[in-house]
Amino acid sequence: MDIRLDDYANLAFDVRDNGVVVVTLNRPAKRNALDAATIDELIQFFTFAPRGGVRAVVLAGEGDHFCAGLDLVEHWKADRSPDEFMHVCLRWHEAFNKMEYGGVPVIAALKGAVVGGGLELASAAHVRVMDQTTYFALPEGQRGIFTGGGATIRVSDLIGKARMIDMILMGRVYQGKEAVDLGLAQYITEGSSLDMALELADRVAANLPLTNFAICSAISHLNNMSAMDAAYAESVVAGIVNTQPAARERLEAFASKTAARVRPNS
Ligand code: 1HE
Repeated sequence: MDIRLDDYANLAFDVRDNGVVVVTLNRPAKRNALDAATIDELIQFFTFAPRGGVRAVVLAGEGDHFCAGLDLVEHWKADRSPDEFMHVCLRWHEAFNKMEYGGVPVIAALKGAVVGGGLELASAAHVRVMDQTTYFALPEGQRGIFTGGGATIRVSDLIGKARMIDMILMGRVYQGKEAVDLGLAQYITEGSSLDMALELADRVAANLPLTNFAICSAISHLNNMSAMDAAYAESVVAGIVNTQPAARERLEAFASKTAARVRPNS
């Protein structure tokens, strides 16, 4: 896997034997705030990942916090014009859309602050794992700004429009089991979210890549369509995925009773 590590300053990588890549936001002194350079690097990596043999991504943050959102200091210093900031936001969307629609499973390992643009970033992952330190907020309302990295879409999708509006209006913080119950994360652990995310990524990396591609690209596209068009497009995707030669071995194992059966949790 040729990630060309020299090209990156703000992301760090750990490439595992099974094709799982741990991508770590690496500006802990700035609580992994997202400056323009980090967004460029996310675009670069998530452009590479679907064609680079990456089987799953674990997205993590160095230090105590996953991500403090937009680099407010860079933004303040740059004193951007409206069209300059529109283009900043468009770059964020490019990065996050490549994550959500790229077809490579992305599992976010969350800890500490997952706030503002940090929550927008986490929302573009397919699976979110939190630990006991993780907390979610949209402080934009209090900062005198607005979301620009997709919270109106993805955070609304996760928790509903009314809760998203309440979060940004009030600066409300969610954490612990309540955050899972609301849908901000799918998993919570007493231990390290990175360890749990790695376990999940290993499991996902054992799926067939074309199946993962459909799960981590087609579902998002299908959700943007009318029910009628989605049913049609789902059939086309299933036509391709469900007849892939690589699936025959797994189907045969089921037919010959050597494959594991689905059982309830013990
Ligand atoms: C930052 C940022 C940042 C920290 N931009 N530099 N996001 C926010 O409103 C969150 C703002 N950050 C915080 O509330 C806190 O920093 C944290 C809760 C994340 C962490 O607190 P703490 O006590 O561990 O750290 P700290 O002392 O506040 O910050 C440490 C350093 O990180 C400090 O820099 P230093 O050079 O003075 O050491 C901070 O300035 C720096 N830092 N967060 C820049 N966000 C496309 S629109 C998206 C809209 C948004 O994302 S709004 C942003 C929401």
